[in-house]
Amino acid sequence: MAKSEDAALGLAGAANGLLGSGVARRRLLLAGGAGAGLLAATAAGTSAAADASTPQRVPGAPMSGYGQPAAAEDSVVREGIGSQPGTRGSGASRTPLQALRGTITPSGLHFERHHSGFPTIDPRQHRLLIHGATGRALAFDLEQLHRYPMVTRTQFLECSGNSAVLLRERPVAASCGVIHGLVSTSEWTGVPLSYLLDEAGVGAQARWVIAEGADAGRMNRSVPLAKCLDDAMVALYQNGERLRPENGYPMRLFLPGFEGNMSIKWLRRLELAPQPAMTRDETSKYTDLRPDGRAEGFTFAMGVKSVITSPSPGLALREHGVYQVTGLAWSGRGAIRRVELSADGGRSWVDAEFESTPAPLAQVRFRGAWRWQGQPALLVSRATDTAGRTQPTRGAWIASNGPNGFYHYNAMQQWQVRKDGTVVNSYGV
Ligand SMILES: Nc1nc2c(c(=O)[nH]1)N[C@H]1C(S)=C(S)[C@@H](COP(=O)(O)O)O[C@H]1N2
Ligand SMILES: [Mo]
Repeated sequence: MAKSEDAALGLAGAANGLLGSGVARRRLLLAGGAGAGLLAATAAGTSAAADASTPQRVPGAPMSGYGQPAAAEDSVVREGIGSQPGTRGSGASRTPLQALRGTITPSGLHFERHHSGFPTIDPRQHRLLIHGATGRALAFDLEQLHRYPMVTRTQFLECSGNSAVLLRERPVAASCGVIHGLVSTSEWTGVPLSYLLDEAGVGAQARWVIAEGADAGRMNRSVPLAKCLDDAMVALYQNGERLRPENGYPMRLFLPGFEGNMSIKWLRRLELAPQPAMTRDETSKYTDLRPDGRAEGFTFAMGVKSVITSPSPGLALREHGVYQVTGLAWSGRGAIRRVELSADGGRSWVDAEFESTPAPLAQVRFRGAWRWQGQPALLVSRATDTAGRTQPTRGAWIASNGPNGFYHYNAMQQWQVRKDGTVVNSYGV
């Protein structure tokens, strides 16, 4: 494209092709130069009908009881599925972030993290017991829970081990979902835990609530009472339908912004106590080993984070032109205030635009237009939250968390775009 055209379209002065926000957003094909999509418009004389898709000649498939994704989308499945040696259900599966747009994770693609598989629970038999330092012990069945007012919130759940594979010395060759897909977003609906604690009565001694699941491993964690009285929820619905079995059916604790392991699935018991229980799941695991050798427990909030979902490994660029660099940003300490993008490994930055509305403890979709003319590029995103925290570099994260750090990895991700349009995971920024 000629220099003057560049200027007219506002493309001049961009950092390795990244366009400032508000630039050439709609007139994408023109800004990008020749592209296959322009054919129909420029081939004068050919009838438009010849280029359109052919309609089906016979009536199509009938209605169905429960809709499924289009058959051609059957490669969009959870990925990075693995369990610990010798176990069947102690493991994880990940959300294929690179295949999705928007912010909601379809329920069937929500990541899974089980410590002992997921149990089969009869919802008619299941009870939630609230006991300990309460006025009275109470047990709620599902019908009773449905008589309380509910709240609905669209927020993320992230495993604190998400992205830790990036601590390896060499960048793993894997998709965005395999690397970062232990985070998902649902519209969660349920009863605020504060209502149920009100019913039971909170004893003067109570400071912690020990939450326990009905799975074989009885996963349990101590949660500060303050969080339980604030925005904790006993979630019953996920994206409008009952929770999926693997995500806690028929009820789970949901603690917005906190590390995923505290959102106890298949919730069966909440015990109010003056102290944390120091359970297996908050001592042997889910503590952060600091550089000085001490283990820090109860590191609840997930850090500010972002990742470019496209372009990303496995999504090669097929032709030169303008692309939308898009991804997700989130923080366990507030809303996302700003996302910046770089196409040169962090040497220069432009502000990304939000494609959805930022909200507290929720994922936001960002994007920025980028013109790729075959030049090698290093795509990076950097998020800042309303608490004023910005993502660190990988080097800075490792320096402050030490060689034994593992949980809460939230450094910037860099994708390298090669001359042939393929994209690979790379370190640098
Ligand atoms: N009862 C129970 N709750 C649990 C777990 C579990 O194994 N058992 N895994 C925890 C972990 S480590 C995470 S990250 C989240 C994962 O929730 P999801 O499987 O719905 O994505 O659930 C948490 N709650
Ligand atoms: Mo987790």
